[in-house]
Amino acid sequence: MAVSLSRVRVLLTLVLLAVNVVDKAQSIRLPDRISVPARELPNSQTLKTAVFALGSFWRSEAVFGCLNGVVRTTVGYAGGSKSNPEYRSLGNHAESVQVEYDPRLINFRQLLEVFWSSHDSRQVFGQGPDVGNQYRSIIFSNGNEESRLAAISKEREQARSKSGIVTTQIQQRGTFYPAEPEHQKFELKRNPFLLQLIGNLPEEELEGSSLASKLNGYAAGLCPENVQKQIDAKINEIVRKGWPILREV
Ligand code: MHO
Repeated sequence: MAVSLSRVRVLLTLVLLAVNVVDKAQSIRLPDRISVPARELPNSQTLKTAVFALGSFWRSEAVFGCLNGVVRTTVGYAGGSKSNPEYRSLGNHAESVQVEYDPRLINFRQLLEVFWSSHDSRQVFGQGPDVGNQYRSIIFSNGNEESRLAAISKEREQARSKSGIVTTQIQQRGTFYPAEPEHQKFELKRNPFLLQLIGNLPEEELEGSSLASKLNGYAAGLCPENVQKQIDAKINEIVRKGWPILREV
């Protein structure tokens, strides 16, 4: 049983990797061996990290998790001064998402575009239905170049429409405090079927999993449209074919 479950997990991981790899291809072909070209497996030294605040971090994580080149997402608290914040006592921090990405596949400028198009930066003291300082809009920059890119993008956003002032702050990045486990991959956890499809990963694996980040975006319906459709198709195929059943041993 244990063997067959882990096989299913490996297979599903490959299936979703294949979805990624064949982004623009007509048909989905399963890789015929259990290894991925080295370039698909960035080591942590080649990865970069960005942090954004744009409202409820459940949604923020889902917005970034599905992008091609994003390897891992984590929700947490940033932008305030309180040490070791918690959800019920986060002090002056903002709900944030940390995005680990492969700079060969996506860059900070593109992440900024997603940031601006995924929330209302003109809303004061809240985001959507959520009211409060913890939902404010912030771009955390890591160095002068990122501050410069952030400032240019903010000016562009302001110029796009004169109605309302863009409230987004640009701050030098400080400590990012990861949030409690129950807030990680929240949208995916709302969907027991998807959780089961990836093999009911234990919490630590779920938090580090690229597949889980992607499916978290999918569960929220926030993947780019083509990715959303590809995952839909893959899941429908799995559902149609059914699960393999062990008949005898
Ligand atoms: N509107 C959300 C806010 C959650 S959040 C992570 C809710 O359902 O409570 O701050």
